[in-house]
Amino acid sequence: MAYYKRKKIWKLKDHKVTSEIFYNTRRDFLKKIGVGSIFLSSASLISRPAFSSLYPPAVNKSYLINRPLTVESLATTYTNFYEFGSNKNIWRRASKLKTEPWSITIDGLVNNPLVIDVNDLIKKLGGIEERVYRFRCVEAWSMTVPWAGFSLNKILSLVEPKTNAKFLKFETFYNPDIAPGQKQQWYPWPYQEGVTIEEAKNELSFLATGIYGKQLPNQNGAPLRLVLPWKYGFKSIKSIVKISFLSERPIGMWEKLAPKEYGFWANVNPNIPHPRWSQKTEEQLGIEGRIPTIIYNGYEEQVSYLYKGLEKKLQDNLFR
Ligand SMILES: Nc1nc2c(c(=O)[nH]1)N[C@H]1C(S)=C(S)[C@@H](COP(=O)(O)O)O[C@H]1N2
Ligand SMILES: [Mo]
Repeated sequence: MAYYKRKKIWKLKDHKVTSEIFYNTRRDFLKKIGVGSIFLSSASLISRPAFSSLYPPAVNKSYLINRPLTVESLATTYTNFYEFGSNKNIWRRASKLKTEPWSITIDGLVNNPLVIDVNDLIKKLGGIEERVYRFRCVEAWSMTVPWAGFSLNKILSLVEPKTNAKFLKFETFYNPDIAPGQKQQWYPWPYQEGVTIEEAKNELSFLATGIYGKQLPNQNGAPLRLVLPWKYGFKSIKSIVKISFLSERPIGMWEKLAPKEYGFWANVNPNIPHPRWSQKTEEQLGIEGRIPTIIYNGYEEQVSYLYKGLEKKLQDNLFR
């Protein structure tokens, strides 16, 4: 993963930081007076038609956190999406991705395998909610954004994993005609990621369909992407076409490329440096100065039970 230069762009004057409290108050106000999410920010004037009635979804108040919300125009333009290259034009290039219709295959060790359109899936699972999560990239920048979507656990209830299913593998689309990065043969495309089934059941594991009260823009992983807020950002795979339940541990794309740098667990941990840089602090998009990085990105209470007894292995960032 090349170091991704995002620095100082937010010093441009149209990128001002708003607080989460302000965001929510303003949103409630807009709702009361009957104005839709389209007026939430200057960058939100183009909204996609299908399923827009789901947006903005109700806020899940359990996940409100005490950190300033990232400016929407930053979170939606300074994106990592190697399928579309590794520069700041990704967000423009990603508009070529056709996200409707979008079929998702759920297969492997489950009682009810499924091939389903993403919109039907959302309907079947009973809709979406909004959660504000911290999000920490392995390259030591972070953001705090309101995701819309549903908990990954709902998928498990739907397909019913068999007892020998121990892992989930996620896969992004593969289409080099529209995603020029996929013409670079040295990457083992398609992008893949995985979690244990226990991690998938954790309340925080989230499949996002939207951000800032609207459908995901392509560059943030439309129409469906994973969000694992206690893990480094590369685990949160975008534009998912397939979820497979497996007995063997899957190997992610970055892990294939550099196993010592991007291991399977990838839990946010300020005490385990990346081989090439420290993880002790982070720079929040749009905010000057660095803040300390928190163990499990501040979600220790929710996730530490998953890793009891694995501390030494995690220290070495090895699976076994
Ligand atoms: N398919 C795919 N998913 C991906 C990536 C990618 O390049 N391709 N980049 C990852 C990385 S490194 C990060 S930090 C996050 C960035 O998410 P964002 O662009 O919505 O902030 O997406 C992750 N998911
Ligand atoms: Mo990242």
